[in-house]
Amino acid sequence: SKRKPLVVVTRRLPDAVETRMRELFDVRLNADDAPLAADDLAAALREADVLVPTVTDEIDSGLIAQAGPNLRLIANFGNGVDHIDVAAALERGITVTNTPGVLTEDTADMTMALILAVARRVTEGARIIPDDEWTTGWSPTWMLGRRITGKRLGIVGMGRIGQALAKRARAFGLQVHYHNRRRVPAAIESALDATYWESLDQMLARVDIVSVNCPHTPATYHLLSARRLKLLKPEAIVVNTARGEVIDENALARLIEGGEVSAAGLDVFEQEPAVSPRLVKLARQGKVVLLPHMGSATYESRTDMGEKVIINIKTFMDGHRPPDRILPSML
Ligand code: 8YV
Repeated sequence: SKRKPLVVVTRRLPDAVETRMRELFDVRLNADDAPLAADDLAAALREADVLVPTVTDEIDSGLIAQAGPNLRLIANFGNGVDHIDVAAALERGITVTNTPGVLTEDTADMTMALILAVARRVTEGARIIPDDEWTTGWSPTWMLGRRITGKRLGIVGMGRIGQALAKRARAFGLQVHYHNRRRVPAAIESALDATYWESLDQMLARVDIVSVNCPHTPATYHLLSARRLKLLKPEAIVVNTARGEVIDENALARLIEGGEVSAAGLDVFEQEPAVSPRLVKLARQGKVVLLPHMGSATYESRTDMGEKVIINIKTFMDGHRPPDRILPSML
């Protein structure tokens, strides 16, 4: 029988996923569950038939140039592939796959959670009782937030997650607006009751909440620049469950400090796990809610993502096209 492919997995995955992988492949796991050091990542690329990286592995063109002759597939555990130089991989004949579709609902839920947390000051309020600060009792003017019903939500990137967010937003009585490279098909647009803005600038000036739901690509880097963030209403809320790089994080912090933008809920950052000290300070003041990249962090999503990785590897090894190939047109 054929030799099992050597699959190097850079992080621990849910038990069920690791078990299934061991049945199918010759698996080498990083037992530490800490990000691999650059040297170890380079060694993995040299030896593996298949590499399964995560968002914490920076696989640049230099690393890809050192890949061994056996490396034919990078099966990413996750949707975003901006941490991989996919063009360099494709040039070397290395296929790259991701895990779309299975984390859509959970990520949209977390986006709603951030919108509600920021607008209604949930995390700020949740600290008061354990910190023994609820001393004077209830007051009509204490802990006031903002109503979200009837407000305008602007979704930047109307893909799977953007559409799942739009559904939830409608149920909360939000008016849905969106900007996307392409207008979505009319049937989807009308089912979501969503208003398309070809001009991101014009949309930003009109919405009360803006949510980033697009991938990070060269075209979306700092899409929400200082100039664009200044177009927002001063009471606007910014949320991001996509990639930190899509927002100029320092500009956002400065504008919140100066009262030009009201608040933010962020699950992703430009230099993870480092977070701008200004944002951390704003979080201590209750003006922003910061989460450590938890959008897809459910048992269900992470298990399904692992299943997708397995299907992509298996299909590829059986000599077929894996379902979730990254094509140059997606970059
Ligand atoms: C993961 C994500 O936590 O899928 C993505 O793009 O950011 C998250 O689902 C992470 O990427 C896993 O590698």
